[in-house]
Amino acid sequence: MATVPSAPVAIPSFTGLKATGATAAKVSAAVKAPRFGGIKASLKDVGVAVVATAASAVLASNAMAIEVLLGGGDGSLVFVPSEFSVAPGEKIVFKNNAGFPHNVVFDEDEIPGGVDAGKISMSEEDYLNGPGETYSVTLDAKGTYSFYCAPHQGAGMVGKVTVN
Ligand SMILES: [Cu+2]
Repeated sequence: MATVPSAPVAIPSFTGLKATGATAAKVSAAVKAPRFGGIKASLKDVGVAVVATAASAVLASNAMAIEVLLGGGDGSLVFVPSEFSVAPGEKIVFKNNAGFPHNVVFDEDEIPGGVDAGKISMSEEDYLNGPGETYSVTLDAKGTYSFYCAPHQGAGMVGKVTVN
């Protein structure tokens, strides 16, 4: 019972997972119930127990998010990795590593049709200036997306992510 308040907060991160997609959907459904209030305590307990199990499993396999470094360890102006795949809705965390300022801009001509590049990109004028600063995005539409760092695009700081 004591852990009930923290359970709903964790839910959005655990949806849309590749390996545990079915489980995540069930967990999400089970835990929505307590948020609508008036649910019996026994149901809450069940929901929380399921979430706790799913969360630890996901964290252990690190399947819920991918981290992309901005700038190589040797100071090179690259995304690391520069090409990768994610599941729909999987969180992509771009993290300043070296050679900043950087940013992350999706190429409006090289993303799936119907996706608004502006909604998934940083502004070309916004930068991650400090070490460890992050920009996170989730992509829902399947397909290939090209992105670049505006200040360093000319230097080859470009990348590609496939959502499948
Ligand atoms: Cu850059």
